[in-house]
Amino acid sequence: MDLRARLTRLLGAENLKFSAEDTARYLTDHRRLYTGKALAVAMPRDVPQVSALLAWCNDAGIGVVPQGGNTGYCGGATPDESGTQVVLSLERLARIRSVDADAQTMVAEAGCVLAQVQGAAASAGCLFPLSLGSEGSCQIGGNLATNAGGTAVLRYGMTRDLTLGLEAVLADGSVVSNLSGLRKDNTGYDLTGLLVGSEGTLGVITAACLKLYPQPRSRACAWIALRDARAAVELLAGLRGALGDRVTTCELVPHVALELVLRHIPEARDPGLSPAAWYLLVEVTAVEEADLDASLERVLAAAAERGIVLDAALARSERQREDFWRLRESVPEAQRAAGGSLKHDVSVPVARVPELIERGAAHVATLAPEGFLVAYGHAGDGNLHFNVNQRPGADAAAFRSRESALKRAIHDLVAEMGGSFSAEHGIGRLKVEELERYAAPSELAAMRAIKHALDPRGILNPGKVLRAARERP
Ligand code: FAD
Ligand code: 2HG
Ligand code: ZN
Repeated sequence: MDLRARLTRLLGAENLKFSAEDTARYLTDHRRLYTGKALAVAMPRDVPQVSALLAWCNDAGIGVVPQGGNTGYCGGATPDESGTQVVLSLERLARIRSVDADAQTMVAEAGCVLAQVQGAAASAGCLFPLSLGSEGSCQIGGNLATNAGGTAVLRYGMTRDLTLGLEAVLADGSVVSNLSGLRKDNTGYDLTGLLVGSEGTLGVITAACLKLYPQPRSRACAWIALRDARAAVELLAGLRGALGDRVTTCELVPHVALELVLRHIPEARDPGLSPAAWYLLVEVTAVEEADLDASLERVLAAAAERGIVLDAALARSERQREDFWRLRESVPEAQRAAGGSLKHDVSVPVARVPELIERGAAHVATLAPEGFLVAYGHAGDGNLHFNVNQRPGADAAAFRSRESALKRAIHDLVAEMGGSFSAEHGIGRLKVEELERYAAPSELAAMRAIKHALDPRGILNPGKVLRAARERP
């Protein structure tokens, strides 16, 4: 019996897709960097089916590529070109199993779309604070597997910080489950912490117990024109000094990105501030009733007196707030509409963000003259998307040919500055060689030992995060 027939006997034809037409959307990543082939796309309906599939693949030595919403930036959810791997889509495991408003916890299955998780929390009067531009299509399983960041990390942390426990299926089909929601539990190694961020290479996450928070009752949001990039760091310090961890969001947007958004996103509205090279989107929130507009205005007025802030607009309605957020959240789409971009998802200590911009911009000018810098993002976390777009009319092939030299210069720069070449998007397939280059040998050896212990036959997302010894030069 051939492999597809055996898979059909195992899972049932209704839980498998084989045809080119049915599988196409699972075989290319969001950025269209990779297109693979697959033996099948499996869509199990419950945990026993995931377990049976993994046990079978482990016995047969078949690679399994877990896939959530397929919005990842590093090709981690795309199978290779061999046609021998099974894509394991979690989309049918999409139940909110429970919400406990008193304990402030929720148990959600991996295939729940992030917006669904946020909505279930809101229906119970709670907040699940993870928030990304892709929240309408990424899945909580994918967020956990990539340890996603987003726009509220400053206040609430990354996905790992929002996770109390996991249910996951290991390579041999065994199930580990810790969905108790305990806030204190020091029994042995932290398997949850290890599986979060492992990008499908150590286990398949089927459900998670997530932390919920009280919903904010007060909120203030501002779009701020800055003196320069250094002013972002100074203003953030002032905001935190005055408002503490009420400061929830601090996102940096350069003028060049605002222009791209206004040109390519029909719904975008110009906030109408005096032009500046850099803007900040700031949001502050509080659980209690508070006049946060007044608090924010005071900090901004003091910053304006010191010349840090050139101009600012406070959102006076929910609609205006949405308009400000759209300007920030639409930057990736606008960049895409403007043509190819060379992306670097990097982080440095927050205080060194301006230095990163200055020194990185000099590399762009010399190493990618066909491009222009669009560096934006989570400045409050020290994380910039140090992206470079092709100049209109520049030669596309010449621009693309700059990719590897520019990547080396930017990644070397962040390494020298004590930063990371992958702040929030992970390693996937795209950055495997970067990990080999920048991780300490002792760390790599420990990671490989963990991989071998949990997945001795190497069936879980082969070639992602770490390469097998036989594939290394
Ligand atoms: P996928 O792309 O399907 O998979 C990502 C990785 O996780 C793959 O390695 C896959 O094998 C693995 N995986 C998926 N599900 C499971 C599972 N159940 N068990 C084990 N492994 C699994 N990312 C950020 O961090 N911050 C941002 O602000 C942000 N903004 C974005 C904005 C836009 C417009 C877009 C398109 C993407 C953005 N991303 C951001 C990137 C992406 O949305 C995140 O990485 C997200 O967490 C991926 O979730 P997904 O469900 O799409 O995962
Ligand atoms: C964001 O913060 C995402 O908008 C996407 O992480 C970043 O497109 C990018 O480079
Ligand atoms: Zn981001």
